[in-house]
Amino acid sequence: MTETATIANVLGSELSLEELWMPFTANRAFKRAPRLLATASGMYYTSVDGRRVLDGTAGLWCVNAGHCREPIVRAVQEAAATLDFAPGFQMGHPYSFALAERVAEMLPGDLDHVFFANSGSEAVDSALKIAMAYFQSKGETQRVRFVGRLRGYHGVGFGGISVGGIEPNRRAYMAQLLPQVDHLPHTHDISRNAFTRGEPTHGAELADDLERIVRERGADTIAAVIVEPMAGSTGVLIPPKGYLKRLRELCDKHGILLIFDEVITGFGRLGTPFAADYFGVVPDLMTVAKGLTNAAVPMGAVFVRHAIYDTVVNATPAGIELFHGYTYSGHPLAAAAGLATLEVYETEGLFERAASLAPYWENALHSLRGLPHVVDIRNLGLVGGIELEPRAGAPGARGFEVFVDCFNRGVLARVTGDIIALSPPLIIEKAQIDELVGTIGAAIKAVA
Ligand code: PXG
Repeated sequence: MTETATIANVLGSELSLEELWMPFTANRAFKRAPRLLATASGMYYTSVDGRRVLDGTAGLWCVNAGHCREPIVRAVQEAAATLDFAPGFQMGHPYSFALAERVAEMLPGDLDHVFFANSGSEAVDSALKIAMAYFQSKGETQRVRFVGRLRGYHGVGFGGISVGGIEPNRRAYMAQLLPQVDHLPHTHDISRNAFTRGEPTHGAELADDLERIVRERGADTIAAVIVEPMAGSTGVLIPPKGYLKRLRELCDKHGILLIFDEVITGFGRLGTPFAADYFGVVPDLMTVAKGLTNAAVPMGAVFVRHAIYDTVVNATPAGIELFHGYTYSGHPLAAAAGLATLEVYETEGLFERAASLAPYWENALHSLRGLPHVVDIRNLGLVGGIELEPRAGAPGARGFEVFVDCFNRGVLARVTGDIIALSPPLIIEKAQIDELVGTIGAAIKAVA
């Protein structure tokens, strides 16, 4: 039986879409007009009705090496047949140690320890806990506050939505969020920075708002600042020149840990291993997921500076040092996928490839300037954001229609409100960049 035939059987006329409660989806609307993907290979998905769909979003910012890559598939298959699972508490297995060692070699500065989770959300919760554990171990037990940023996305755990700055994600849970959290202003300002290529010129001073929070709360109550170096989910918000350096300096000045959430920017998205490398700013903790395993098996991780690990581990004379962990931390299949993924990135030079394609990508994206309702275009590495003016009285409608129109034309884009976010696999060819951008332009014109 061919693969397509198998899929066809699964999706026979009796397939019910009712029982699955889909995440972050307008369930009723989707089930009336579903969009289903059946197979994937390289730069393309195939939809259940057999149409080829160019992947402009690397899945959800995660399939950086392209789909169903043979070395990764093989590694997962081998691991599944060799060690399906092994406990990670007071026990271990070679896969997770090997991946930690391998990934630690890639990290900037003295980030050199790795805590495994299974998603970005879990990585964020783990990082917040590690930050608290660090100050408890140092005897600075009053340092418990976290500072996030408006329009930040750090997943959906209670920690992540507390430090995150997306109103709809917080509203329903507001009554039970972490109590001691403040937010920096976001850095998105198209009145000053519209159509910037790369890092915007204006806004580094927005980092200084941390001084206000320090004045109000006292530096010695703040454990950590968490930011996405480049905010992805809320519409590709590229940090102003000098902003992250300033944030690093202020954190150092006040003894506050700096956490970079690199769930999207990690593993080559900006043409460097991490955004920390791109911006030349090393955080104290870094959260990753997505590209770590090319999304073939779910995995997240926290990368930790040497001194933080040492402080926590050495503060406990005997027994467990950190009361935190997941059944699937360092799962053998995920770790095997991670090892194979890092090998593909390296042997194919995919991060360098992303960097060398970035100028072509930038020009292609900015060629859409002047199309109806396009109020900003921004880019960095292999990320692009195209901001559309919201339709009066119907925010998000124009963006969503462009997304559906693109899909019908054979391109997978991502929209957040009226912002189109693009982040193709790093294996994209120039002709495919043309196809992607050309289709988006056609959809923008058609939707109007
Ligand atoms: N931090 C960041 C910076 C993220 O982008 C998470 C944490 C949470 O990861 P998990 O694995 O728990 O989902 C993310 C996730 C989008 C989109 O369309 C972005 C994410 C997830 C789904 C959709 O922008 N980012």
